[in-house]
Amino acid sequence: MNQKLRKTVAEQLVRTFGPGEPLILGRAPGRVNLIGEHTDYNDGFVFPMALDFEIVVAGRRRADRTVRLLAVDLREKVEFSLAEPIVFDEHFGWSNYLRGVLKLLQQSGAELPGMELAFAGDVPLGSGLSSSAALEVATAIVVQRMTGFGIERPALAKLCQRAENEFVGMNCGIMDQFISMMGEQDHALFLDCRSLEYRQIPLELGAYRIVVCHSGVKHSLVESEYNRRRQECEAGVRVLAAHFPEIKALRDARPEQLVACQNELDPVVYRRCRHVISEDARVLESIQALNHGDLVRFGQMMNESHDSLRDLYEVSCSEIDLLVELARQVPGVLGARITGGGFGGCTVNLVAEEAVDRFTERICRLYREKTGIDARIFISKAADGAQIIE
Ligand code: GAF
Repeated sequence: MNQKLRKTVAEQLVRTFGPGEPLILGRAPGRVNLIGEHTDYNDGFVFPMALDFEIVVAGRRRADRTVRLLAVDLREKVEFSLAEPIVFDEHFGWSNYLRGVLKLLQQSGAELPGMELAFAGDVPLGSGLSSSAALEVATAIVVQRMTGFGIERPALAKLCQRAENEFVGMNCGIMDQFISMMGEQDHALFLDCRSLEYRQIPLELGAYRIVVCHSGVKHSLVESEYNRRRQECEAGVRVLAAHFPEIKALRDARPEQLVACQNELDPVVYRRCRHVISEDARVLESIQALNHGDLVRFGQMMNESHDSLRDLYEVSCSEIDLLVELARQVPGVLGARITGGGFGGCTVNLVAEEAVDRFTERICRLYREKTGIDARIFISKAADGAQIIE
């Protein structure tokens, strides 16, 4: 819990916009996905947890129809009127996450007053730990409190995803917004991305810790390749569905059905489908392993997930592969994998507590020697999802 951040955002709003109505403060966390990567937009399963990093949004109503937005860390502000339709801002890219949520709330029937919103956060930017989803979710709960607009939390998470898809133009799945909204302390969240049924699973890791390594790189391919992967999965479903009409998404396909269609599938598409189908199975197996206290098996699933993302889905990169390889050489590491959309960002590792110092020292030293980049290491507990700060 970052009290200083909360105080700064509130103070900066008042300092920038002057006195006004009482403030509403909300926070929403970033996330790390433990396993289940690139499965959410295939109607499959994911298993993320909320992090102790957050975006804080402060907001208050205005008497007129003006909206003023302030990015505290960037020292940038924008203003527009609700008398006009809310439009995309080419210049202040950050404002589109807030604009998108406001627009989708309006479309869903919320009566928006004029308002002032300010935000800042400690989710490392460009790390693949979902700062943008956290910003959308924190904005949504603050504006919901301001307007009294009645909508259940899972539906509000979905609205934030639509803001990102339809307004910002990033075709992401539901995972990031959902975990940021619904996370629970000391639990990871098992989510069925088709039905949005979910279960909070206690993260009973005994003498092990979740350790996140930030590679310090984000390759520019992320968005174009992400959208291409989605199209490749859809192409796979079209071929599979022609033979097995019950297949509506890769979530429905079994490995033997994929093999039966192999000759008709483009080899790249075949590999993408193999990843997704096997990854869904790994999520289910990981949860069983966790329920049985079998962390060794859980770690094996993490390792297999990474290898599949590297070789079949091809969303890793040399820096991330190096972090994974170095991690797996440290005694006491049960699993290491890329987390998030790919092409940089972070790895997630399951590490014995007594090995964490050795792990940190070795990874930082060797990664720096080989790449010239400083890795950043976070030991992470599962945090609560979005909250209004009373
Ligand atoms: C990004 C997306 F935003 C998520 O929806 C998910 O697809 C993830 O990449 C890959 O698992 O974080």
